[in-house]
Amino acid sequence: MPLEIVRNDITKMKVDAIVNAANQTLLGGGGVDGAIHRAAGPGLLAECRTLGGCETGSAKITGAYRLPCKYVIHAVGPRWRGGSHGERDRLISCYRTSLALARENKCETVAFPLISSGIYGYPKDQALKIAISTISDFLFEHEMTVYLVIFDRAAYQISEKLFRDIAAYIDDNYVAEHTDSRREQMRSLLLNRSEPVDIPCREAGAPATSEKNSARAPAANVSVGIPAAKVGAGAPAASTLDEAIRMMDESFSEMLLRKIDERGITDVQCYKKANIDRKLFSKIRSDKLYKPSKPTVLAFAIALELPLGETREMLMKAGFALSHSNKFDVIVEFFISHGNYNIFEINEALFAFDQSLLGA
Ligand code: AR6
Repeated sequence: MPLEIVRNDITKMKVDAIVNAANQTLLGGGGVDGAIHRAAGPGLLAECRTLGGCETGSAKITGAYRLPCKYVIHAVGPRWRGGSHGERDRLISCYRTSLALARENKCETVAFPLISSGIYGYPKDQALKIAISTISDFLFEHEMTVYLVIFDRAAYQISEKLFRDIAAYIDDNYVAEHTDSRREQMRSLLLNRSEPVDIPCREAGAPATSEKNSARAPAANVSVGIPAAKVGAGAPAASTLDEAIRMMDESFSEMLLRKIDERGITDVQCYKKANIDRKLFSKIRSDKLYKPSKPTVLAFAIALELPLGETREMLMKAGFALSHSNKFDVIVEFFISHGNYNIFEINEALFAFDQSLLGA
């Protein structure tokens, strides 16, 4: 997946390059800088001494010595001084310069800490948004896997109001269904028969079931904008019995490709917006019977801005359903029913409620 948000100690990441939140001297310090120098050993400091420091907003690259990666990219983030001293531009520039350096050095995988959000005092929610948007802009143009490493939980906060709204939605749906008698559930099922009925084939499992060919941990995604105007209304109804049967027989892969065509977007726009990598998309495209994981299906449903009925239909093609006995599902349903298709925001909320994140 192009952008993954993980909770980890960056010094343990086995990637091509890790990024250090350094200072202008590049001679080490506290926070993640201290941890990286301690883990890398004295060779790193010796090389850093030869670099002649680095300006705020820029970055320089060194070897990684005893670290399990190949390179360390030392980025100097801005110190927070209230927000009106060019902090934002400098922080963006840090990410851009680091990503450009990683690319020049042929790195395929790079891990970033949340630069400036510790000792330098940048508000964590803003630092996070800048990191995500700058990295996702880059990934729209280039192929690379980028990990955003979140060390402490406080870095990942959703707004109070959103948290309360989702909590209320969970209360109304998830809890209600759990406390309802079976008879009540049957009754409401019958009452709602005009809606497509879920067949909960593979419910109850963790939402982030692994892809048939990927053992990755659940991860987070970022939406990369598709012009909203291109995304239309619901699916066309089948006009004949033949058409209806043909649609029933349609596989997940076929439905996905059909939806992409109907939306008038390109494959690239779709998989980028779903934060699914090109290789996985090619597999899905070339294998009519491809069996995706539930988070992958949902990532595509979000990228295509499918309404709930079509999201359920797409899930069903892959043997899944949205269920009110699964908190993860209720949260995703909350966003879809509110017309919010920003995968990044959905993942922030899932993270805040301790759920697995959307994506492959
Ligand atoms: N792995 C991943 N993230 C970490 C780790 C770790 N091992 N340790 C801390 N973080 P900071 P800054 C997170 O203070 O704000 C140094 O003295 C941490 O929770 O390391 O850019 C430099 O020399 C926070 O979210 O960097 C500079 O003088 C993020 O990393 C100054 O600090 C960045 O926190 C730079 O301050």
